[in-house]
Amino acid sequence: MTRLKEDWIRDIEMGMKEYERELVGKTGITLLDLAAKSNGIHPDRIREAAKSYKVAAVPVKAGEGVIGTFSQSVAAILHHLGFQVIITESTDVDGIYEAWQSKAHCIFLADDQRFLGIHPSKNQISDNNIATAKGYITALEQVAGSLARRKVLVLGYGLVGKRMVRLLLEKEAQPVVYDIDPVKTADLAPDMVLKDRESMKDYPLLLDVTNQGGWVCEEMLHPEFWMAAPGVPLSLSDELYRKYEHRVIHDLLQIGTAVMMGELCK
Ligand code: 2YC
Repeated sequence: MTRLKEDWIRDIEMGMKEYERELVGKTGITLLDLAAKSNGIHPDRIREAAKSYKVAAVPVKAGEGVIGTFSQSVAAILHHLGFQVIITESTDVDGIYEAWQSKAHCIFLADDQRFLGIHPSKNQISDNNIATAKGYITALEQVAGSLARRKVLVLGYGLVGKRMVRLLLEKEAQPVVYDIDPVKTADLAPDMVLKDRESMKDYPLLLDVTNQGGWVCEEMLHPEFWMAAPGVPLSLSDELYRKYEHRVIHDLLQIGTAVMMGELCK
């Protein structure tokens, strides 16, 4: 997944209420409901856990370093679900130790390669790539109905795209994959590969996990399309996103982080 930038995520904390209103407006369910549905559990499981779990967000300096407001944004999303969340003063391994000293049940932390939620006493770990794939497919089902026996176009065949294809096949959907690099899709059966992106317009159900930004034009969109797009930056231009925002589910951290927490509540 694309490395986030501070100026992309700095408004997440202040914008959680507006974010939720928009999500409910599009999908009919809250972020907590989506986190539960994505994990096949009742929302009350998350509400109950929120009463007792203490969560620590641990900033990580390793590699390219801390992203301004990343830990604060993760904490705000988990707090929005009802959890008590601290952000450790210390970072990296010392931050994990501080989380343990604070008797945190769950730890959320990310380096340049991996964003994890860990619940040591339950021997559970949640990977943002998997949680993002589950959460966005669930969101697409919320707006488009069951995906079984329906073609779903997955744009971008990286870690999350691959996980999405697996989940779609488990749901008996018919995933078709487009990637700008044909080598990425070389091992897929020919009928699962979209060769030219212009024929995107034949697919009303889109899962967009690309990271090019602004490459989709209006002619490439089916008149009745729905797009669930964890990809960053968004493949629609700002103008096209403004025009079709009501048909696009997209955020930078919220759905993935919430579904990670739902996984740790299973
Ligand atoms: O602030 C910190 O602790 C940084 N070490 C966080 C680095 C996150 C890098 N990963 C990303 O920006 C995205 C996330 C949405 C998850 C996957 N890639």
